[in-house]
Amino acid sequence: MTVKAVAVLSGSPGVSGVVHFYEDGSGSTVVSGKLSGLKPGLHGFHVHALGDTTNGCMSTGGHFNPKGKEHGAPDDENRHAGDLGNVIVGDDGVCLFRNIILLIPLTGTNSIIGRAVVVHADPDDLGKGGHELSKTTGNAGGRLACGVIGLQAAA
Ligand SMILES: [Cu+2]
Ligand SMILES: [Zn+2]
Repeated sequence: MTVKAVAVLSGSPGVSGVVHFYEDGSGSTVVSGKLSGLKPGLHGFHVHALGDTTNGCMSTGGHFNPKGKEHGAPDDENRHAGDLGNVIVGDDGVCLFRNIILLIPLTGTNSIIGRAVVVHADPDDLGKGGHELSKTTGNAGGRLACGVIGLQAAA
């Protein structure tokens, strides 16, 4: 059975987006969506641990990391489960993407339902930038927009 979820992102003025998740039963999750109002280039993109937006994106906690790993790239062995890498924004400020990601199930103990997806101001260095923040956040800068991941009708 397919499980679907969606997050509607908001935050900085002019930045918006919708991110879809579905579990295809193979153990990975398809993450797709559209973001708008971002500056062209790479932007760090993560699942953060908390679905708490009482203080905007600041209260969504750190990267979802149930296994206590270091920050990395989505295809690294040693990575936070919530490390989704970067999204690539075109000259029109819009980004359309579709990625297949391990470790972010929509069911079970380490489900990401009720957590938040966050897009950042700067590129995520995927843990390899040599900055003091590389191994925790990828030095991806401010939190531009976020949305809580909620269940959607399976259709
Ligand atoms: Cu983040
Ligand atoms: Zn991380």
